[in-house]
Amino acid sequence: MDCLFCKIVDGEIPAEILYQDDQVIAFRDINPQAPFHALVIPRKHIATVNDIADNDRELVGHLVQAAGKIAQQEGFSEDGFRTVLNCNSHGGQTVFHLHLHLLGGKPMGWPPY
Ligand code: DGP
Repeated sequence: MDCLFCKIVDGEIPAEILYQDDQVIAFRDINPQAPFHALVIPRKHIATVNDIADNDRELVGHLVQAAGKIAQQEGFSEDGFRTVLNCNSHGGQTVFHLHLHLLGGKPMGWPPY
């Protein structure tokens, strides 16, 4: 399968890894939209939010919890941060391997457009 983020998981494409465990890895986004911008991804290939199966629920919970741990590790959990899952074209998804954006380090506006 020709998936960019699977290649990062496999170490075939370099990335600045910020966190990893047996289920997920997190690395700095190549095109940061905030002072801190990382992507937290499952090691398992899941293309979009639409493809999350019932037996992925624990994994997705783990993914979100990992984002919280990274925010704490980076020192902005108290100020707050944003997590985003883009899905398909209206969501602005460009890489079809599930990834949770973790953005922090500044106040962010809402709505996001
Ligand atoms: P999305 O639009 O939600 O699919 O976000 C994809 C993100 O992936 C986007 O913010 C840029 C990031 N990205 C794309 N290619 C690479 C890459 O090769 N390395 C890293 N670190 N990030 C990438």
